[in-house]
Amino acid sequence: MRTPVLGCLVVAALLAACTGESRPSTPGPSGAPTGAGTPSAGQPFVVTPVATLDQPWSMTFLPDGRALVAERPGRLLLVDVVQGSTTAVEGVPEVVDAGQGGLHDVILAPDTGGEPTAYLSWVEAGEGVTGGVVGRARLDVTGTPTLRGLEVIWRQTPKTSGDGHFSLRLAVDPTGEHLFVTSGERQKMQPAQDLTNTLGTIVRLTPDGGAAPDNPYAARGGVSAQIWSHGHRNPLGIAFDAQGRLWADEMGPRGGDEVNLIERGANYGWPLASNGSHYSGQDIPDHVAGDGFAAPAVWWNPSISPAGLMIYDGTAFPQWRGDAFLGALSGQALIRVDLDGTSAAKGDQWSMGARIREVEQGPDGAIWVLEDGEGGRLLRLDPAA
Ligand SMILES: [Ca+2]
Ligand SMILES: [Ca+2]
Repeated sequence: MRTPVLGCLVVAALLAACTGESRPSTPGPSGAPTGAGTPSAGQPFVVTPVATLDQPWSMTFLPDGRALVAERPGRLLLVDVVQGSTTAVEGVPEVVDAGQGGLHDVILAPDTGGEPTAYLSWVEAGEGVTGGVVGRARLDVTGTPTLRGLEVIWRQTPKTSGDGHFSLRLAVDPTGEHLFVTSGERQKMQPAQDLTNTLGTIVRLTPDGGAAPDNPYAARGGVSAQIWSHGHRNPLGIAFDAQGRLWADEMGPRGGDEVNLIERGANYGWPLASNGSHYSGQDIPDHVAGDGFAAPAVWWNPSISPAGLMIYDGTAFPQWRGDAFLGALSGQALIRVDLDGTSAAKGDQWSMGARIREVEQGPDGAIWVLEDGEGGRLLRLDPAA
């Protein structure tokens, strides 16, 4: 059921398949795909498939109710979520479409009433190496949807080999003054403890992509000045709660998936502390009080492989206001985490019969999810009657 351990030990080429998002799926109790308009046993929502996509990775809503969906191979789509129709957005950058890399997140800058500003993240090539970047562009949706004036404002440092653990989730804080980017450790592990690079970190940037001046390591200069937190492995979800606290989920190794409350200057321990173990079976010390590392608020063993993260503040599901929702890849589930101030606890885990890449709240409070992979569907979740 889990990744074969020996293969990971002896075949370097399999590393990507053994250490990250491509963990084998573990079907939930029901196993079967969820049909249109009918809740599975125990599901408090009805599921309506709206569109079928190609390896969708992220989505966000426009003020007019349409949505942007990024497909990992490098397409950005404007989606009419009522009709289910999609239109390709022009002006999308060339991306490295390999392994876990491609076009990653898309979000909008806070609405100022004018033409929307979009932030995108993707993987670009160097000479024999790759790295994540963030770009900013104006989004013109008056005619053919088009990104205009796209400029790269941030680069993951350094570029390196391999095609895993880019992360590259984006979030703007409630003040609108800071852009947070999750930057995975590229399956290199130790860089997550090295403050002279941005692998294995969450960075906090100005809207122009520079280091925020009051960051914890600002005095060190260079890319160290960008770092907000470190000791991360592959954080694939990030979201602010209504009180402005930042939460992120990340994939552990063999077990040890985490939801973390992200705090200024904290070290989340990878690869020195994890409630999971290496794929070889070699132990990693668990998080314990006093070890100097921030312990996860919630963790899973065995793995569920957390991806997109959303914190709910709608009215359609009033019982869940303030709670976190994450998509589980190998867990093939939508997971609810009870948030209460700075503490968190496991809530529900609903089998969806597919790897879930992304979770988003719609303008009317419905919950939207994207299935992962080829033929991944956009699903709308409404309260069961
Ligand atoms: Ca999103
Ligand atoms: Ca451990």
